[in-house]
Amino acid sequence: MDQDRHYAKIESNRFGVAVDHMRTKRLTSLNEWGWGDWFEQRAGCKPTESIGRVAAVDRDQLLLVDQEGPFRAKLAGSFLHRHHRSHELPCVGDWVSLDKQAGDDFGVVHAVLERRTSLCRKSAGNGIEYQIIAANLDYVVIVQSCHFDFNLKRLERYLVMVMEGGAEPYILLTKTDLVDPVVLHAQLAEIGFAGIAAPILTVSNLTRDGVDDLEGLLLPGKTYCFVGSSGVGKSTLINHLLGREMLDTKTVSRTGEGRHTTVRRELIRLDGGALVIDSPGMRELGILGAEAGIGSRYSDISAVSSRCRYRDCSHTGEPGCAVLEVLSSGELSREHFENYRKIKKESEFHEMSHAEKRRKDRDFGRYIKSVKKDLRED
Ligand SMILES: Nc1nc2c(ncn2[C@@H]2O[C@H](COP(=O)(O)OP(=O)(O)OP(=O)(O)O)[C@@H](O)[C@H]2O)c(=O)[nH]1
Ligand SMILES: [Mg+2]
Ligand SMILES: [Zn+2]
Repeated sequence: MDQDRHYAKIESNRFGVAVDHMRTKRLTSLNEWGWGDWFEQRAGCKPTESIGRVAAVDRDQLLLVDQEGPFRAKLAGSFLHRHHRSHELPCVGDWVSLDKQAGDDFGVVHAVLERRTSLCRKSAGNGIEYQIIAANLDYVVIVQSCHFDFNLKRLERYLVMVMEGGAEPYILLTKTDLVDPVVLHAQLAEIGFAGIAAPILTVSNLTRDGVDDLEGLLLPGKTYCFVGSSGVGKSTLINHLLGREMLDTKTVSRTGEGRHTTVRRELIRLDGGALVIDSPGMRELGILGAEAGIGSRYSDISAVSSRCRYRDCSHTGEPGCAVLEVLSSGELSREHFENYRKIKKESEFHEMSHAEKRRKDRDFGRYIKSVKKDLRED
């Protein structure tokens, strides 16, 4: 099919995402979309199947990319039949195997390939489910604005979930033009005092201070997911990196009060070869099953707690508690410990609720099956 008609079809699709950047240059290999040995070794695809990466998701439709450019795809019926839980469905950044004949408008996806890393959270609201924000990320850029938005506790929560998912964190403070340098320095110091080792960058999207530094860090073929509250300047910054106004940004208020300009996650390739994911602002980042992430973020506390007398010490007054000892000697900051305790409690509580819900779902499933069987036998 001729290239222009192919793209014209995509343009009129319902994704509403910026696909024009994908046609600027034809790529030679999937590696330019982030593919590599790790995936190659695990893919196990049939020779007739091709591979694509998810650039955007709209309910049951996917926008995929491969070396030929962007195209649409849907999930095979058999896939939908076998996979019901939200984290089993493809999300932005996933690699999928699919059937696509030359000239087809639509690919049919059969499987989501194993994720090397991911960023997930507890689904928003009362539900206790894992929600994958994006997959196969090399870096997650945690964005906070130093103007009103800066919050160390929230930063800690993001760090835990990033570490849990296996990507490397970057911290990025935006809107430096709106605060006094003294305020910015105090925030940087606060991050430092908390023992956070992740690299920190600062930018102003207005003066473009710091944008070149960030650009210089972005590596071709690596995937960077930008996350943070609404209005902190994620899309504005990605537009700067792209060198054109491609993503919608909030235009009315310079300080960005207001809600959710970006409505869906989207994978974009910069001219320099780095892959960036823009995402809608998040109001909350619920922690669920993040034992490993907590262990890495609070490795100092884990190290001390290995010296507690009891293995399951809750550090609340047991005899021989090493954590309480270093707390009282002042070696360990009480605030740091309190953050750790709260995040751990939340993670464990949600994990328990999640397990309970799964058990109930299973029991209910069995009950329905037995009722159906009874009805058939009558
Ligand atoms: N003064 C100043 N304004 C900025 C800066 N970065 C972004 N803004 C403004 O803040 C507003 C929000 O920016 P967006 O890029 O839409 O924010 P976002 O993080 O993508 O927001 P969501 O898509 O809702 O998650 C816009 O009006 C931007 O012009 C900055 O560094 N300084
Ligand atoms: Mg945005
Ligand atoms: Zn203890």
